[in-house]
Amino acid sequence: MKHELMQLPFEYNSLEPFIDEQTMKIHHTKHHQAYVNKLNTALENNKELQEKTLEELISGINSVPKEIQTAVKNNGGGVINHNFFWTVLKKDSNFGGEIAEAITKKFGSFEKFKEEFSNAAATLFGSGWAWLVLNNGKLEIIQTKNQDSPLSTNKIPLLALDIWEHSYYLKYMNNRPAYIEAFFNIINWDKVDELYKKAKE
Ligand code: MN3
Repeated sequence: MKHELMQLPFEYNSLEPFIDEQTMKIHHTKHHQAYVNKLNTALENNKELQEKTLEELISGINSVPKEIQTAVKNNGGGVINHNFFWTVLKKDSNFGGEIAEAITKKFGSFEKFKEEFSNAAATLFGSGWAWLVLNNGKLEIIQTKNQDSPLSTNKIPLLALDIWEHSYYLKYMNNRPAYIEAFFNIINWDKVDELYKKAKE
């Protein structure tokens, strides 16, 4: 089974002005697509791994044969992280639901959560991701490097922010903090709430 590029759940211009159309188009059709292609190439000679779902591959990354492990981790991670990222983006979604209660309880307030998440995103050195995850039933903000996925360390992703320069450089250039600030206008809280409820089960 070949892995395929997931369709965006919205139009390329849907997140304007926070994320511009051109960035979205290149991000999806070039960067995301490249991870899909390279993942398929990495799995070319392994029939058994071709049958696995992406989630199985990334959760069980340590059992992937050494000679293709890095390629699967980087490119499979690139595919699954972007698949996830697109689903948690939406304009005009309000902070609410059980996740809002849980975040307020854990971090003190939405503002505190925003501060802590933004800090994780701002201080990541190089390329990677900032995440809100459920780790053993507890909410946690973490960073991962490159295309590493929280699934590889048994954490359940609830929210993600891509901090590779390709996700913001056209519009924000070197101003990563402005991109992080903009992100808070396009979080799909309904989706994050749905993921949270499912993760708790
Ligand atoms: Mn990206």
